[in-house]
Amino acid sequence: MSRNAEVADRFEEMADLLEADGVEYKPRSYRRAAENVRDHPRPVEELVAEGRDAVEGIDGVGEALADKIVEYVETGEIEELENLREDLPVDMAALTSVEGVGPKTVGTLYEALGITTLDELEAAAEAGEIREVSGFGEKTEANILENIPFARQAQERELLGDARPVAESILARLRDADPVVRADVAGSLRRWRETIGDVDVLVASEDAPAAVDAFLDWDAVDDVIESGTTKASVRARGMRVDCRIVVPDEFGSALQYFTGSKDHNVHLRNLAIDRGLKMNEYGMFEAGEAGSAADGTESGEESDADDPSSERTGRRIAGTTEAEMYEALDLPLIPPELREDRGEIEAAREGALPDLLAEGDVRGDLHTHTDWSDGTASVEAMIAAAADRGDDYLAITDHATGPGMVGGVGLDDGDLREQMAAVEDAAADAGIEVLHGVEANVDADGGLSVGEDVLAALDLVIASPHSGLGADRETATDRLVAAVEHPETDVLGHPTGRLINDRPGLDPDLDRLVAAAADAGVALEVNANPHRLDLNDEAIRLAVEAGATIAVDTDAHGTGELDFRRYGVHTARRGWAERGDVLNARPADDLLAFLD
Ligand code: DGT
Ligand code: CA
Ligand code: CA
Ligand code: ZN
Repeated sequence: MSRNAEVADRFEEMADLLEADGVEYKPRSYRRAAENVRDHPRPVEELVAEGRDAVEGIDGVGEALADKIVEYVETGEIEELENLREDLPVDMAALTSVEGVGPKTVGTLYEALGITTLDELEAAAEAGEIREVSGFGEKTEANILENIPFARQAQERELLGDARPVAESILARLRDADPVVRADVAGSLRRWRETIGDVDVLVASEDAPAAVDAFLDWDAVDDVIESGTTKASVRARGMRVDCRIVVPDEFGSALQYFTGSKDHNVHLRNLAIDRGLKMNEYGMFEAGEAGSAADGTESGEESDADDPSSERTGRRIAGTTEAEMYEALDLPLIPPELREDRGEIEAAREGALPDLLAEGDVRGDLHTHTDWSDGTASVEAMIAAAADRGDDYLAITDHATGPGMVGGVGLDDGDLREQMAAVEDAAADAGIEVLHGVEANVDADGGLSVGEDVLAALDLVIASPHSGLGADRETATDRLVAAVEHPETDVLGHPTGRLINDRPGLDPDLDRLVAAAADAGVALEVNANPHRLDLNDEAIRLAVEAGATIAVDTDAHGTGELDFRRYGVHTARRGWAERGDVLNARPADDLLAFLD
């Protein structure tokens, strides 16, 4: 997050806390300042370095707010905010996500009943305590109770793996609809972030109202949140889906704008300003004198919100395609996965963007389970499914017994020897290379839960932590580094053991871990299961920068889960991984050489 965004978030939080405290007017000026700081073309740290006048030059920022910006930039804290938080120690974001509950209500309920969390709010409503608070009644209480489950769900961001299929279903329908020229997903989903706030869909059409109708006609729609002539929002399969319609000529600029991220766009917009250009969702314009003709773009009248015509002034030099928008800034098209303002714009400028791994580069899965352990498909069925996909190879890696395995799921050394023969038989006429491996459990000291002789006889050993996932950083790092340094380990499976939205997992010192993996010639897994995505994007980036190898595997427990691969590939792309960084993007011979 940029410093500007950090300051803006803090100002917004202060506005809520002040409002909860019953303070008037001030919250509004904090919110206004937050917006202006967030969108300001220059970083606040630069303004602070330049002096007070520069800081106070931000719209809506007077002396008092300028003090706070300086304080934050210099100390990383705003004392008044710390005090406000202490006075009102509530989970503001969660509580205000309940429909009908604003900051003021939160303040009142904290004063009266000490409510700080959603759970406490629910308990108080269930106990009939809220109706007793002055200004509240039975009806308000019932409303709150009714809206809590919804708020709870909305609090949690959707998993990429749940949101993608929803988006693909609506895209397929839209692309089939007559008024639709083009349809694409935008937002965090197009950037393949691991979690998604809402699904953004963008449509090009000459007949926006008809395109909106096509969207609303989707059978997955449970609830229409809002609808107008150029956009609509619905709830479908438990998530919010926003659809915007633009004229075909503005599709590129709109796609660029709505793909985000916000930080990426703010950075680009500043580059545009430096060149005397203005960029927005309608195109790239020469900034010149306002009021000059906006040729060929008289299609804005049907917009629902503000009149956008003032945004279309100046000669338009790009916007039909996304590539044009970047080209106008002398940049190559930056892949959506990189658009997080993590150095991709600088890299693009220097012609140093990575040549990212592509979905088709991965040649086989190195981490899969069968009905020998907790998988649902037979060895034969998994091999056939991999061959059907056109893969070159597949590794069967069922669970071994050991720490973290419950209910007799894992195979002991005897079972593994027995499976060796079974896999060899199944591989005989498979048509693809089949490797026999194991997913061994990493014990508390970093040892593996399988006998040395069996490990040595297998083609591939994945070492995965399945227990002790609450360990402190140093313990976790020592343990994972020991597992990586075990002479039989080939791949460190789902290194942190996290489950997104569910379990934080280990938080190892990544610099140490990736250096150890690079030294030992052990691959770090990018587990493609959408609940895991482990390693995550930022850890992958550290790994590839350190020269470590990664393996993009699905951990499939059935044939259908082999399709998780794409989530791993795009997560690896978010980690700037190239084909050469990826073990299972190599031909079989190179893979076997690595495993030796
Ligand atoms: P999400 O939905 O929380 O996972 O994240 P996004 O990135 O999909 O964000 P969303 O849905 O709020 O907006 C979609 C994109 O639209 C966002 O990535 C950038 C663009 N956008 C939306 N509002 C603004 C804004 O106020 N300023 C700028 N620069 N861009 C915006
Ligand atoms: Ca979104
Ligand atoms: Ca959205
Ligand atoms: Zn597994």
